[in-house]
Amino acid sequence: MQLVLQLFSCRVTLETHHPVQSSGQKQSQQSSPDSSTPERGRGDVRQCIHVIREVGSAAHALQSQKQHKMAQFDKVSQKSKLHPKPEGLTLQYGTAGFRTHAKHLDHIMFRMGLLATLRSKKTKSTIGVMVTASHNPEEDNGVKLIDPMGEMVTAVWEGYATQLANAEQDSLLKELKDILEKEDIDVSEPASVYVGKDTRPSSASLSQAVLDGVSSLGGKTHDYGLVTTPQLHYMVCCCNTRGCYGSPTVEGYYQKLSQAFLQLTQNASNRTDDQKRLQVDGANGIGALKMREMEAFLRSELQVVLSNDGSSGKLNHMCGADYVKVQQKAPQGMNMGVGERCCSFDGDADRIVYYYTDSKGCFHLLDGDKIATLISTYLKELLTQAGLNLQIAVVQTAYANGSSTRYLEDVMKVVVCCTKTGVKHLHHAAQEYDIGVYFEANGHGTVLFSKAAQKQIQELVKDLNTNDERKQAVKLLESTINLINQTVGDAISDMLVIEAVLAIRGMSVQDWDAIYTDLPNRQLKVTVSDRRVIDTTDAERKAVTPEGLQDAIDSLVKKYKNARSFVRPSGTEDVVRVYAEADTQESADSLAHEVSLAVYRLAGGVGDEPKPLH
Ligand code: NG1
Ligand code: ZN
Repeated sequence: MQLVLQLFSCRVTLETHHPVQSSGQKQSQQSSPDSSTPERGRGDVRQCIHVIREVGSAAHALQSQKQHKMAQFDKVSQKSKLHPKPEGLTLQYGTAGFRTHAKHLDHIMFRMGLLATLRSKKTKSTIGVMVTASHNPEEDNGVKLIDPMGEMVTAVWEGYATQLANAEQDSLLKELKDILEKEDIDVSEPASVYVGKDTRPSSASLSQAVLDGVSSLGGKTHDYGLVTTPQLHYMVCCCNTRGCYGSPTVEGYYQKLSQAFLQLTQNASNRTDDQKRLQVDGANGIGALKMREMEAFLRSELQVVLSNDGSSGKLNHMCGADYVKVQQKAPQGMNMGVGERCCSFDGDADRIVYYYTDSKGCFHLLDGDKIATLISTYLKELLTQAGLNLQIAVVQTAYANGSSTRYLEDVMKVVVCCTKTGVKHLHHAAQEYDIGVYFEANGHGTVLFSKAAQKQIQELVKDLNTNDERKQAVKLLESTINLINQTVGDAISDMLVIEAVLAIRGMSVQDWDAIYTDLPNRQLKVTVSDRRVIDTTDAERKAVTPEGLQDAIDSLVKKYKNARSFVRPSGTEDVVRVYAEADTQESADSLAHEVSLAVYRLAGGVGDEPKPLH
């Protein structure tokens, strides 16, 4: 299409050649009977030959591009037969990409390799493809695409992902061409795709399918093998910023984070070994492996006691951040001392939660809301000390504990905003502020610093006229920026930020926990025949359909004190999620159960009716 236009414009050049000549030239032409004044005529001929040559080479380019395209499509067609789609199977690019039982995913992986290649050609940047199902059971797997700056792929391309994934075998090329056309992609552009995988048994062959997809469209790949999800996001960002964000290697990642951590903890030099000790539950996944690799870089400033390191147990089974958060209890396989600071990663190490048990054996969870509060309080204090007038906001979802929202708004006086579930929504909202701290209650989150905020901080570090207190604060801010993985939630990076903040402020995990008291809460799941019957609004806090459901929830909530409840269809599991909080655990449990029954009855529940928890 582009070349046709080029040819057309060549023709236009030929036809309009004379009219754009000067009037003097016109005169001399008219006065010459054979109009072939030697100079003038030769010039025209030369021009024409030049244009004809251009047209010729453009036609040649068109021809060879056409051939290239055909050869490419032939290759895709051949290779796709090795990764056939089971007829009739449809899957949706959900909250965090595609996620289901690993046995259904081979064709999806190949096709996501194709799509990542197109995205790379379109953006002229490196794109990432991560093979993981995060906190899901070991038998599942999944895939998500990473955009040039390390962020989640855009909504339009999520749509293409679903379109490509669900195309039957014989219409795959048609769908591919449709995307090429809609996005006006030149298939002969080079492409580069970074690929990573978690430790699931299925991940090796599935990531090979991604690599096959990329190479069948002529893209270059860099296979990072076993990496955490946030490590791959970091690599993509490093590559596309030409190293400004860091060096795109696993070692570069360890170096960047550990240097920042060591700089921060220099400000807390009198820490005892006990204070440096941290129990880490690796969820039997990739995070455990990477934590082991990183240990040496931390030079004993953090002394990690690793459990569920993958040497025996099953991934995410009775352990990991999701288990701890949802069950509100310690993982199996960890030997917890009273009051000891502990944390859990999830299966791909992009989430983290902290916890401890008190002398009465009571379990205390410090989730994403507590993490957001700790970090935003620390940053706000530093901004005040540094005399920087930057706006800080905390972004949460409907799952944030009501106590955390109240504390942040009423006591901390920071802006709090609520978005739909899914990090892409939180990330997007956080970009609106100078400093946007975003965390899902489940422990997925990070901090974003705007370019302007980073510039102000860097300039102040260099400012020789700054007094000592300001200088100290601004240096801490600078190291904190370096310690944070701004591309996505990162269990390792978040853990180091939390450890540094606790050290600098001389706080124990108990002091941190005491900042505010969580309202007791409960999360439940209800299976329905089609979860899409539930439509929500107001950042998922209100159900619009099915009719009568929201009214039922409203009247149930009125029965309890300090209560709140909402329901939404999950984007990663075939269930409807129910959340409830109230003044006591019994009330929260009872409200969650009653709301589950309302969902079951009004939204087409399947199987047995939900049973009360007690
Ligand atoms: P769904 O299944 O859509 O609720 C879950 C988490 C999200 C997010 C995604 C991606 C809860 C309640 N939901 O989504 O916050 O982390 O998985 O992993 O924790
Ligand atoms: Zn995860």
